[in-house]
Amino acid sequence: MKNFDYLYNIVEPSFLKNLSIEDLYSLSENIREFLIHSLSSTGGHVSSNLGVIELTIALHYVFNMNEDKLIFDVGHQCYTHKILTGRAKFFKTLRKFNGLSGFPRKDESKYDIWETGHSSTSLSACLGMAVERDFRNGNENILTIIGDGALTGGMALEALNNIGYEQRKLIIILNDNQMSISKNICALRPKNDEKFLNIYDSSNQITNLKNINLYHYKITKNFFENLNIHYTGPIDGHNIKDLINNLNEIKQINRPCILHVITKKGKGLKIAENDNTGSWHGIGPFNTSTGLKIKNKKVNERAWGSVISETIERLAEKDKKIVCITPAMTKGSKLEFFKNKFPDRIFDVGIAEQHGATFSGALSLSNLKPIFFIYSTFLQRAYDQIIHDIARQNLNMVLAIDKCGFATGDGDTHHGIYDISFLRPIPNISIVMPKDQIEAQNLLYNSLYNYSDKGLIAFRYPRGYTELTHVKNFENIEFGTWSVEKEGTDLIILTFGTMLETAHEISEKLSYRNISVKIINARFIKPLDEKILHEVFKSNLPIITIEESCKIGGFGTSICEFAIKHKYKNDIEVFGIEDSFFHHGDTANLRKLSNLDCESIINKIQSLISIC
Ligand SMILES: Cc1ncc(C[n+]2csc(CCOP(=O)(O)OP(=O)(O)O)c2C)c(N)n1
Repeated sequence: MKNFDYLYNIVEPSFLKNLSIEDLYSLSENIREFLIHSLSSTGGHVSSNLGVIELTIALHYVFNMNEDKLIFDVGHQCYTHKILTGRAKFFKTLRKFNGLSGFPRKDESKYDIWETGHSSTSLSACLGMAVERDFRNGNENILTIIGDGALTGGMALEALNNIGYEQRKLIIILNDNQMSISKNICALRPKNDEKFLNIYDSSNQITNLKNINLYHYKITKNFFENLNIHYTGPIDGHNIKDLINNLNEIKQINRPCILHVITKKGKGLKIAENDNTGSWHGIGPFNTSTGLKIKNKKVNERAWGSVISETIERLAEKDKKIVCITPAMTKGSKLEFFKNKFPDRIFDVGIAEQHGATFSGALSLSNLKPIFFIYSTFLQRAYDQIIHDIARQNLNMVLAIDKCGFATGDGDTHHGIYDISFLRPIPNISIVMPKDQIEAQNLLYNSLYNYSDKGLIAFRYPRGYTELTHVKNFENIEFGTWSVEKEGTDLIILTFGTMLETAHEISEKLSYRNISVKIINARFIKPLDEKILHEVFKSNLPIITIEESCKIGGFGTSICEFAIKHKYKNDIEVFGIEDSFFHHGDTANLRKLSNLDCESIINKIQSLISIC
């Protein structure tokens, strides 16, 4: 195995200043080898990071990050920065519980000055820091790396507008690798031109890129210059010498600047370089010699996202009104097959959750059947659109909310634990979560056909894998109804989704202590099944609610509200995620940390159990 001691011994980035250009190139190769080796066992954001090694080295070479400030958009491409700032030795713990984060974290290093995970925030951050610097007459440089994907986000475009107006000195590195996770959907790159951002509007040509077959660009005033932002580029983002020269030049400019660099996502790992579907964007462990991914799921298991997308695909064969909308997550939401089958009925809107939501609402108003696929965490971006445009107008549509629950390796920027609390107060919205793949297929069918006059159906499902057997005939599930999973006489558990498994575990463990537990599948988180709920309370038994979701305003809270409203006095214990941010890690550890595992729940309900 290659010795990476050189990288392990880096303490901070100033050592770069003494290196020659050749040394910088060999450092970049060393880092590339290290990343491929290390990520092959931990997984991580492989292709984005392999693409910015030279760029990150050049930035740390030209600037002094002890004073200057470097911000990463999304933050998933910060691995070389972590290595250059003394964190190579922690890479074996990348994205693991108590290990190195895959994103910038202020509590990890003083060189991580802005935390991210969600896209398109960096330009606003950059401008805020520039204004503060100017207030105190400071002179540090403020820089950001933003990808061509992140540039499609509304926030980034809003910030560009403001940056052009404010005219503060700051540097934006536009990392154009022509990819978001999958191919980037961006009108700056015309549909028939899959090359680089076409941001010029008249003649002249440049040919300063040797290794890249660059389209001939027309230079006078371009998109950015029209916003009053100085533009330089495009340059080869793997040519360290060119990068250094250009960075030194724009460092002198006293107004907002953009340096447009062209990079290759996955550079140095052929299989990742050739990937244009996004398979190598964020992945688990892989084999360094074959480049193939090491799968740890069982043979007949499918991603939860596939259960949903394949059911939609099946229904869409018979129903031409079904259309799918995704904010740059075709790959993540398992919509590739749908895209191949119905290319005209899927809309990748770019990293634009707000627009995607309102656009879906308008499709529904126009009598189509839109399904807006979105991860729980990114739905946060579309809150006003859900209230103002969709719910208020009582539009009927399905929100397919993926990755509900802890986000494991991605951590607190990505946990899907707030959607219940923020959707629950809004009228004209129902929230459902199936317990298994069969119930998922039936509930989805019902959402599209039997509940199609019920406004917005927020259809939650978790990350991870499950079996998938296509149901022959879809079954009707009456709107707003729960089901009794198991009868019991001492204690009642109300829960839904994947936490039903934990409920069964608790029930089994308590059965050894002669405590009999009734389990109810509360698949409708809103509206509550009031008929069952009255029976539950009238039993006078103690009740516990369990949700892998934030406790404040969540499902358990709604049960307490019901009890107060109807003056029930049963003992109730609510299990959910406390009012705190939880880092990255595996589900088991994160659940334990938030008292959502079987043992912790049993320990915490000792007093309720002793009543039994
Ligand atoms: C608000 C938001 N929506 C979606 C995502 C999921 N996501 C992570 S990276 C990414 C693509 C980013 O593309 P780009 O900025 O070009 O960076 P690259 O990986 O190509 O370097 C997407 C869509 C996100 N992080 N944040």
